[in-house]
Amino acid sequence: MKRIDINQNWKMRIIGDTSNADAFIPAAVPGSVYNDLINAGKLEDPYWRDNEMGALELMRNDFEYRGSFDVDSAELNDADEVILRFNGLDTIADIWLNEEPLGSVNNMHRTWEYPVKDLLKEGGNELKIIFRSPVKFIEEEHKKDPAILGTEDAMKGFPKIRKGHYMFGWDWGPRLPDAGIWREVEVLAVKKARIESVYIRQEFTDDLSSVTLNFLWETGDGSLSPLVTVTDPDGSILYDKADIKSGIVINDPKLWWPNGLGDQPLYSVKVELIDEDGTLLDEWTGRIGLRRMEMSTQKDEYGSEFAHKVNGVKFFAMGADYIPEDNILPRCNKERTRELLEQCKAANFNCIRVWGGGLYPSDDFYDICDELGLVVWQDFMFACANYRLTRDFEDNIMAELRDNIRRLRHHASLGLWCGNNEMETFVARGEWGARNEIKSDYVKMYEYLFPRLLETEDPDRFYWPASPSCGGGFDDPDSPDRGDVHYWDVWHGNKPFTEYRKFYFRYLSEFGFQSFPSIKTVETFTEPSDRNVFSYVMEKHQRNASANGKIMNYMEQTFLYPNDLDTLIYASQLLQAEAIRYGVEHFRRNRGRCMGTVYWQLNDCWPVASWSSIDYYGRWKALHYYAKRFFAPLMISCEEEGLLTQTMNTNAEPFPVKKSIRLNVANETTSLHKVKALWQLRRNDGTIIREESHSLSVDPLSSKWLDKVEMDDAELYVNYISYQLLENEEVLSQGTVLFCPPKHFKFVDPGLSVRAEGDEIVVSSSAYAKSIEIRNENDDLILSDNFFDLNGGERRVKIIKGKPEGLSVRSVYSIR
Ligand code: BMA
Repeated sequence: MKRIDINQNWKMRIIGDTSNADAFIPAAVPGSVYNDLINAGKLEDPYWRDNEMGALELMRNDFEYRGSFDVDSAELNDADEVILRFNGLDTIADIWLNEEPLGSVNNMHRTWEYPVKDLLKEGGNELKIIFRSPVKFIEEEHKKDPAILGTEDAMKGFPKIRKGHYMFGWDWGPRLPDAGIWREVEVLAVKKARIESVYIRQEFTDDLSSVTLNFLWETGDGSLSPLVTVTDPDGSILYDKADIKSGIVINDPKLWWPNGLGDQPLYSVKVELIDEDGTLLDEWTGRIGLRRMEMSTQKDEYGSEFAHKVNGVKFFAMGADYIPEDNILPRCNKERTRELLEQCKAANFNCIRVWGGGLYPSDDFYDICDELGLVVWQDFMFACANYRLTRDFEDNIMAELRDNIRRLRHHASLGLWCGNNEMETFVARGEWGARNEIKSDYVKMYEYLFPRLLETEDPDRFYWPASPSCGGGFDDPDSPDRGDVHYWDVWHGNKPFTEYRKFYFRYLSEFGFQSFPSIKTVETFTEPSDRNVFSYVMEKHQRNASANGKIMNYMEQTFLYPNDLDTLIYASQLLQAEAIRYGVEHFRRNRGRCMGTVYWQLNDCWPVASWSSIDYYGRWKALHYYAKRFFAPLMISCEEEGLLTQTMNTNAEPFPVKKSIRLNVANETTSLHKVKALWQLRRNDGTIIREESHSLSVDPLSSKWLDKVEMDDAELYVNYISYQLLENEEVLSQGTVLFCPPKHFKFVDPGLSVRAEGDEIVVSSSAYAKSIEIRNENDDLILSDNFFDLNGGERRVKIIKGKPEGLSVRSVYSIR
């Protein structure tokens, strides 16, 4: 089969734009309306200040795309069938080829194919696609059926269109519902038959010493059966054009593991459809990882566990929720996705959740997850909305699911399918007016139709009806004792982050805390006069109601009042990082009962104040460095008792609660580690008052407590605890804790200094310094560590990316 990309010679216009005789402008395919207009100098960047408003208004128009292409007559004549394939159209559109109507489309998540042999001409062919206004479409649909509602953060009617929900606004996203040809367009010249799909099932022996690959395929011509070539990760060919029908056996398979548990060897598979006369008709290639991927929901003394299990090993999930990387989709590319996912690996992630209000990511995303060992929790694209399961809607979404399941099911990293984001719990509570018929549609979709489809399309993969859920049937979807949980009392519920310790969830698939992006990012969307967190423009770039005030409320409980924006941003990032650290350390200490912390959220789709740990421009917030430390395979943490919190403060003095510490070492590796755990009680100048050291061995995949130590001699605002974990004299993990909020701790001036030395940066301090940030004037640096504590002395960190020019440092001492 021959493939011809139709990505040249495209143009577009806004229908009804009479300002200009030839309103057509050059268009990129794949591309989008916003992208084309920006490139043509006809639209200012929608992310600048409040440009979003005008860009949204623009989407009340319809748009015309025209593309011309040639096909070789020999190719045409030779082909039995010619197919025009659209890999992604966004969203409501009508298509014409050479003035003949081809069809209408209504789902950006689907692929669309049309037989065109009879319509194609030998010379120039012309494609015309008219995209209807997505804004008007949802307005009209909403009027027809106003009972269908969803989150108020998005525009009314958004559940009625199969288009990334987030494009209509979210509590971190702008309302920029772009349109256009967002994935490749191609012509397929088919001779006799083509490979329509390949499914590879892995059947392991119990001891994993051998695996049989069973192939299922569709070619549209039953008389031919494909041949398969399998290449070992080392490059040697294991099977060369073998018969696909009987399955093939791989002995001593090189197993694929999540990051941190082992390697990610990938076998290449080529499936070829060869005609009787030896001509190659079509081929499919993919890389697979050999592993047994499961989810354990076994009953236990607390309820039922919820744990990923790969090759028989249950592991603690460490990761974050992924949202689409942009609202202007042509700005996404493989390099950017790779960069983002590599930074997940750099922060010791072993998993990532693709959240249901966005898009099914590109093949590149999964290829990279396969390589990096990131297990993907994949939601289907349904989130925070009620849906009405009409016949048309059902046909549309089932085709969407089939397309995406077939595209993705060979990936080693694909851990599970999940029906939707948060709808079981919302429907159960009658949220957004969910009445009985909505309830019944809910059950049909996520608990009948979807699992039924997976029984044939991907039977070996775990399916979970919703996130959060206990397994379906509105059976206490938010239970802390079974299934996964979204815990939002910290942040949305305004609870202090000490609250995390009251819970022992089985698997947290969402919990989060907001912060502002770095000042450099703020500068990309503001004028100097906007740079105050309560300004109109800063509030436009904060989509969670009055959350800039919420950040300030948490600020009051923790830090001194920061007197300028740059310090405020730094303090907000520390708040976020401390909150999530407080949670994750607690949950890792309780490994076994809890088996996962996936925080909300990894990334941003535009420059905004949000829960992300990496901002829109790829800049690491403090949280991402903290994540690298709290997700470290071997991690020491300290459960302090007697923390004086805001609510107890001042009236409660003299300090009534007994103080103590209890160290814990979490080991998420598969080997036993003989380590040394140390702690010191120190004065604010860093000098040691009292210390202890303990040798211990920590079993694989476990967490181990040390004995509790009373700390009543610790002077409240002046003394603090530092602790380290050592293996062969190397510090693997370390930290400090206070017994009071940092705002009341009597920090002394640490006299910080910083210098670059080769590929290292050296920081020194003369006293205790908390959350030291190394900053750089020009490049954004990525360092081996940052936002760390020092008990005085020197610390060296490696430069991973960027050139140090104009270095400076600050610590909590400078929040004043
Ligand atoms: C959860 C998510 C998102 C949302 C986030 C923060 O509800 O599923 O919908 O952005 O919390 O509020």
